[in-house]
Amino acid sequence: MKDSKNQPNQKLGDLEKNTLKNENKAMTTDQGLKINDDQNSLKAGERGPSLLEDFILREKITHFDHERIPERIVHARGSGAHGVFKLHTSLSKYTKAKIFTEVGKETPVFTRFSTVAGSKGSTDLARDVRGFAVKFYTDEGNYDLVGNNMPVFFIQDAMKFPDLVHAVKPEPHNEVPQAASAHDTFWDFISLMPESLHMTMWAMSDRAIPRSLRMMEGFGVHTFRLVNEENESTFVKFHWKPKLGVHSVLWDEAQKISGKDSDFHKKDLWNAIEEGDFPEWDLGVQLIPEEDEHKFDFDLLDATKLVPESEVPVQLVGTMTLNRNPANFFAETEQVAFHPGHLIPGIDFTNDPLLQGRLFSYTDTQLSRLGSPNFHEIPINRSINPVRNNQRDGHMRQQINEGASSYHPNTIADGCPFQAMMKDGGFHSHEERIDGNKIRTRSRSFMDHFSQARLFFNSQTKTEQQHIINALQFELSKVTRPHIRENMVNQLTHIDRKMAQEVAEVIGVDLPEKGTEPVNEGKPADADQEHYASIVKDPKTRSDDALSIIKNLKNAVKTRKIAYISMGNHPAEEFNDLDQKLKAAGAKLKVVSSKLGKIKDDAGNEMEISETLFNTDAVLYDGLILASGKMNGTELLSHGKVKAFVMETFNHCKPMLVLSDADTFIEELGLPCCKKKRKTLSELFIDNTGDGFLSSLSKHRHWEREKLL
Ligand code: HDE
Repeated sequence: MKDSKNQPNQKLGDLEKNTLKNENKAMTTDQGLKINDDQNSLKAGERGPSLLEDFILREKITHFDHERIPERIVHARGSGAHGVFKLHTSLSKYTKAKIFTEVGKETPVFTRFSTVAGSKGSTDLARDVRGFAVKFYTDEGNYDLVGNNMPVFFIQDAMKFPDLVHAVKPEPHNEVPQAASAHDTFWDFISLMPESLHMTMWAMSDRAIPRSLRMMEGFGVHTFRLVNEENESTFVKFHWKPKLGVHSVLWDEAQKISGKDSDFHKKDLWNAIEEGDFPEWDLGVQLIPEEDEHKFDFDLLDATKLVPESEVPVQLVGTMTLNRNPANFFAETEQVAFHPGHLIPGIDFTNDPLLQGRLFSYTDTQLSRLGSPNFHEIPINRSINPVRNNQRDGHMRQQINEGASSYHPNTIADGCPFQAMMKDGGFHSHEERIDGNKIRTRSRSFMDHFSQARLFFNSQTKTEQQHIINALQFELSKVTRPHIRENMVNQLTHIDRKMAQEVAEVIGVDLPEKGTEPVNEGKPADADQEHYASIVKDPKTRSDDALSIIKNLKNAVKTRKIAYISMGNHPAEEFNDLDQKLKAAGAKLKVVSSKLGKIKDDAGNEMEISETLFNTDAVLYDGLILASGKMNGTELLSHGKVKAFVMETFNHCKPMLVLSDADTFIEELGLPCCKKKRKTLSELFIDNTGDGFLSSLSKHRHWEREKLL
């Protein structure tokens, strides 16, 4: 186990100073008074009423009554970790931001991943977008890159955000469903907002059900600007690429994990860091010269569009490593306050109307969530660069500002704190020329809502396309109002008619002869239809391999958890050989048996059982090995739970290794796909050697098996 302490980010000493260890220390009240009895309230006589005088009881209960703060209106459920960002390639030609120019520099970071729709206590495996927010504690102040695990967004203008969120959240009359988009209000909204279709395709893809937070890409979503020493600007899109590759689970699996372990992602991140398997991401940039702003067939300011990697490659510039778990969830993961407006010199905004709206929302939300304009003083939010300004007082102020002056300009404090020159790091907004009418409208260049939705769908493998179709079938089948299902199918015809047909067939809707003009209730009441008609410029066949998970498969073995089911007496050599092979490849073998404690192999060596058949489940593992030996033949399958384990592993296309009685195994299993025609292990993509198993594991899943089901 690597030491997760003493990492470079210990530089965040402020946080450490605020942590408290209780070893060998007596309990006290909030005023520091030592407590003698924490079991009993003060009473008038042994059986008498409690006394109002009991200041210790009152203090304890009062604090308890106020322990909750409002959860985030979106992204309420989160998991966070500390780490470090290290630059390996300078971007000094494009930016003066020191984190992107000083090669080898290590910048402490705190990263919070989240689901969007669910409440704080909801499941990790909801079909949802994941937040991917990184706070860089730079020497020039805090810089927050507050992105998602998908590169586009549902809407183009901040004006529609409350509507989107109201639509996806539990329905207001009965507060269901929790953390799920499969309901009427969400699809009603989406079916009336063609601009949301591209992101909807992403949300229906496997990206919305990640195997691990460590296996997700991250995106800044908006187009930002980099600004160099000469104040020249270059457009930039930010990408995080996970070293472990991008991997997802199946929808059936996701639903079952939600029941078996709703903290699956949270624990996975925590355990990986505790075990020294520090998750890493490469930071990449797509750079677009200012003069190329209008070269694309979409608008760079439109957050429902991505810049295809086939057109502008992603250049990797540095690596983020998450290497330390928070000491306290509330203090750090809950109280961390991100804001796309936390900027440093060398990075700037564009006029993306979604981004512009966000710049208002995040401070506003912290005021209601954290309760005071002093939220920047909470240890996790503190800048390394000392904060010096004339902002004073307010609820819970920690800083004690000395002296008589709290204004600028002043003579009393020799004009301090003074304004920094640009050359000394003073922030200066990029001087973009703006010339226009004050107008409430949407640019015509934002009006093609289907080309990139189709680009995304076209770029997927057949397996991934099928998963999208399955997801649409599932979600829309939960919609109770037929006209919403009809509207949605109509929208889908504009992306891919065959896909729309497959969805329509199972949700009780007829495919329209010809997709009718897309409805766009999002338009202003008096806008002319022509202006708002869809402008589809894209050839129907365009695709980009970077958008597929399967086409970019890598590193599916490292840190994977494999169940080795044995009732004992398995061959020592078999286990040791497998254990070594898997360890060498970075995977982890966990012994699963019928009860906790130890089992012995056939050489009498004892081994600890990690989990039992009754406290765990196949959906919590990446693969399954059935041991051989006298106690483990096909009679293993007589254990109902082992059979369930095997069936789930099989149905979820996961690697499986059967070490004994392979011949009779298939028959005993009674797989529905084998009823008509007896199939061999290899036809079922089941392995019978350790090497075969490792090779299967490296594929993540045997998607071919899906066709047998
Ligand atoms: Fe957010 N978003 N957002 N958002 N967002 C919040 O801020 C908002 C948007 C994102 O781990 C809130 O502190 C508006 C896009 C992440 O703490 C709130 C709009 C993207 C997180 C807010 C958007 C994001 C948030 C709620 C449309 C991807 C979690 C709590 C104009 C680029 C950060 C909070 C964390 C959180 C507003 C759209 C990402 C209410 C108004 C696009 C990762 O301020």
